[in-house]
Amino acid sequence: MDLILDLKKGKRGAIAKAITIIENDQPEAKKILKKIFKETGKSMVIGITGPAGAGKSSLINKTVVAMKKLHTKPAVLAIDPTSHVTGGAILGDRVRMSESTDSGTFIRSIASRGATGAISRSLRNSVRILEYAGFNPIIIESVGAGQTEVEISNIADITVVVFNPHTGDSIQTIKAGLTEIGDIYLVNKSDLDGTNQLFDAVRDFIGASERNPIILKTSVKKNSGIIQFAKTLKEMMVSKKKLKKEKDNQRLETELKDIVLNNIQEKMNEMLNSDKTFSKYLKKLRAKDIDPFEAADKITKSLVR
Ligand SMILES: Nc1nc2c(ncn2[C@@H]2O[C@H](COP(=O)(O)OP(=O)(O)OP(=O)(O)O)[C@@H](O)[C@H]2O)c(=O)[nH]1
Ligand SMILES: [Mg+2]
Repeated sequence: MDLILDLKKGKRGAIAKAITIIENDQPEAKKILKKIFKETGKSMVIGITGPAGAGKSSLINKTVVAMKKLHTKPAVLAIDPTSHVTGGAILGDRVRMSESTDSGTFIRSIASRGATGAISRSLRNSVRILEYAGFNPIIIESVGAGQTEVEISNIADITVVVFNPHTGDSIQTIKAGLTEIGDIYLVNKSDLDGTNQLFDAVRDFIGASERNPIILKTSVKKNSGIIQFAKTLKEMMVSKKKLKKEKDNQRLETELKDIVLNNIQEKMNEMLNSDKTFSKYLKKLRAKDIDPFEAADKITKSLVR
């Protein structure tokens, strides 16, 4: 496949095309995965999460430039929760990330609609495409609202949580689950009032924990703290390698189970549609001769022994 050759060369068009194939779950996606799989699993995945408007995209924009100067080759995937509503956020990210695009980093917004399982599947495989194309690290931006931030820390080897002093509910957000996941906490927009209070609050609330996460102040506007952030990430890319291996082993087990269960569900669905026992008990159920639980038990027993 020419596509695979072009991927290996890191050609943008090929990467974009491959990710589209992965996202749309075409049979072609399986063929691509088969060809590239052996050479995946080497890049560090950095998840950047935090409340909407915390400055994640702006930060990533600057940080990838700094990371390139540190001789890494970052790529960015932005999970876009609003893309199916307006499409505006994608454009926003493109504009805000224009600087890093110019410097040769691959950037792509990926849709977040659909079942969470499907999102992590396409996300995981998009990461593999980028690894095969030679990128390292792979940075994933996701808004920390609801379940996404937990998911991101499942995929990421390094998790960064971004706060800023203008979200009045910051401490609430800190408490709402984000305390457990960060390797690095950023108080961004440090050019604004309230930075020190927020920094202290984050430190008091999180810094004393056993994990001992790193807390930094950054300002995209003033261009401060970015280089230190990039350096910290680069160091973690080395220090977290062993842990990544362990996590990857666990993730592969989960992934395999997911796929097997999915396959079984699909097969079973087909089988049930033409299963005699199923139609027999369905009839009884409709006639109220049996309750749904008992009917299901009888069908299940006839299928799985
Ligand atoms: N004053 C100040 N404004 C900033 C800073 N960083 C980002 N902003 C502004 O904050 C707004 C939101 O920035 P984004 O980078 O889009 O934030 P985001 O977290 O990616 O937002 P979503 O993707 O919508 O969740 C933009 O208007 C930025 O210009 C900063 O360090 N200081
Ligand atoms: Mg953004």
